[in-house]
Amino acid sequence: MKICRFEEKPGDARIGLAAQDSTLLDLAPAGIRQLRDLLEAPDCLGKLQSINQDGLPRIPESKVRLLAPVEQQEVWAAGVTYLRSKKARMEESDFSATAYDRVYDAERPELFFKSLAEKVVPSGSPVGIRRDAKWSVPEPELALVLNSRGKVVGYTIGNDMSSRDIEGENLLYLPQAKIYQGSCALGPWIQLGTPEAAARGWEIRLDIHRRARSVFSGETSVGQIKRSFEELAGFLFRSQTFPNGAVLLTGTGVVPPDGFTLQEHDIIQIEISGIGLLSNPVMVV
Ligand code: DO4
Ligand code: MG
Repeated sequence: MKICRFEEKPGDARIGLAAQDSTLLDLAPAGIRQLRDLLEAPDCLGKLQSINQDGLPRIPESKVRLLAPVEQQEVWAAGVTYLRSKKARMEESDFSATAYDRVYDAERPELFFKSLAEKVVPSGSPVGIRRDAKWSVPEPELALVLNSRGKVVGYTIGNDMSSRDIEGENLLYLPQAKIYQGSCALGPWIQLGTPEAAARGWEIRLDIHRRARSVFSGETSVGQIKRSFEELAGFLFRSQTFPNGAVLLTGTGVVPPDGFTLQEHDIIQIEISGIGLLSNPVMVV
């Protein structure tokens, strides 16, 4: 089952359940007004399945704006979880190359803060490339939706926009390479209740278009992630509480070739087979 945040008019965010024929069922009459009403439930999927759908308003998707699927959740990201990411990072950097090599094999994963909820870019709105960066790329990533107990309750699509020249110059510049205006896009759907084993069969595809022509496409499989979801979530919740839950990006396995950098007005499309499509134009910030 797939849910989303949507609004019919500005400032009236509600939760929708994906239904047939590109329509949404408005969950507000069933008492679900926020994501947390579902995500924090002891049995999230059971709660959704027990709702009588007949009485719920049905709204065509074309009549709503889909919002980013976050309310007060912090967004975090894991890094160097795919072999492809480790290799690309070792090539882009000089003295910090061994750090990537080591973290790939270490017990403790790389985890970094990515975004406040209110800064997350929804599908359809522009993501940013830094004006002081020369080498900017999207990172298409499966994102775990975690409740306050650290349980994976769903999955969404994430774009961990990155400035590779800034990251490669010095590891200590990672926050500047990763956290800036428009650097995190999520959504629009949260897929609920899929077991990890099934999610590991999903494909992640990245397509980049420039003036209506494809300039890059690549894909990977969620199954290539080196660490389990439980392991990543477990480290995030060590010595740390998230009263509103959190979203955790799981790292990238698709890296455009070294000569490629994003340009303003490019369109980035990220598709994950079990979830849907996240699409954003690019803007210089
Ligand atoms: O250490 C740099 C960031 C790694 C990352 O974002 C990824 O592998 O996806
Ligand atoms: Mg990443």
